[in-house]
Amino acid sequence: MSKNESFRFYAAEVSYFSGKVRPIFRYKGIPYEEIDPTPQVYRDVIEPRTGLRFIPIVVTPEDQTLQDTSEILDALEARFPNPPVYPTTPVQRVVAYLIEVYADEFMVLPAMHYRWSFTESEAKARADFAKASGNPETASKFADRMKGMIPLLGVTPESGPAIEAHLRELLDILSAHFAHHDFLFGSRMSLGDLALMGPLYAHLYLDAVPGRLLSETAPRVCAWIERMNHPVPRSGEFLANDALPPMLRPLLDLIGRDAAPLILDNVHAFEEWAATRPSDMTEPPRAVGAHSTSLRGTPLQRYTSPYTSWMLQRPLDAYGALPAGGRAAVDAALAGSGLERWLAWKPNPRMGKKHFKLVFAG
Ligand SMILES: N[C@@H](CCC(=O)N[C@@H](CS)C(=O)NCC(=O)O)C(=O)O
Repeated sequence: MSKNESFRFYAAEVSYFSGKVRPIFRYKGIPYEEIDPTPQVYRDVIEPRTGLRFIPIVVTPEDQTLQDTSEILDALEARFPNPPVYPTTPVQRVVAYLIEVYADEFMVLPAMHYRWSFTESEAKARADFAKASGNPETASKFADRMKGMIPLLGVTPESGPAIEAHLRELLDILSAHFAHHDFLFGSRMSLGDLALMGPLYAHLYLDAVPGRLLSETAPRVCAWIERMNHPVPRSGEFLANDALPPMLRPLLDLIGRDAAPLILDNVHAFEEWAATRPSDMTEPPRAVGAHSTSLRGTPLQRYTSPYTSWMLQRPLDAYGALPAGGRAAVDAALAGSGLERWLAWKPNPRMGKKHFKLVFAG
């Protein structure tokens, strides 16, 4: 395979969203090379191609740029459809999309808490950033900015105990699940597994303090992380008959209890803001003020992210595309979990993407 038939993956080991994408290349046997995000790469590749300073990005062999991990995975799944990592049966498919929202939008709380609230984790993360960037000064400024974001996400000394309790419960559920299955829906990785790798691998496994927590209390989760990063290409199956493994129900209950209200508070705050936006505004800013929410009874203030609405449209669209019988099966699987509320949401405004930017889409 010549070099220009490879996909270029601009990414870093300790980057949340890079962790979400890397295993799909390996599982599907897609030729790729991973390129460190040095200051020069930001200046010469990432910024000119996307107008943004986000990693990861993917450049296809035809020189097309893909940005945003959800769109990267969609594009790779469409181009290399067999075997699918997006389940094709209704319940598994919608649950995979719901887990993607949880992993991308809620799991930033434990991921950022365990990286930046502990001196030992912070020191290792700073060293890891410097290695990835090759420029300690730029890396240090980036680390300062990331650390500075944690109060905006709702990560504070007051919310730390609730965030930690959530993570412990998640690890227990996943540990029990991985005693019986290699991946969330059977012996093949899925969109849900990929999304969970962002927080669980790139932050919680690699960072100093949570890394110990995982290896001491959740070895089966560590083994899943290794399986995800070193998959047997194209191996495995999703469970037959659209079955949902038994431990996924407690997982859905956990997401429904802790993440569902927090995410809905964000989208409702955004919608309130959007209702009075200037009529000629085409793109929202990255944050539109702050809103109040709570986690396990602890009040939190978080910045209001318009992007969360775009993410929450994904499971809704997957659900809406199903025939009535498929939607009924999903309704039955989610009944009482609290996640029905995500699928009952009516986006207003709908959000879209144009040239890598979030735009109002109606
Ligand atoms: N929704 C985006 C998020 C990408 C993202 O937040 N990437 C982080 C690294 S894991 C980043 O580059 N952050 C820079 C910043 O927040 O300014 C995706 O899925 O690709």
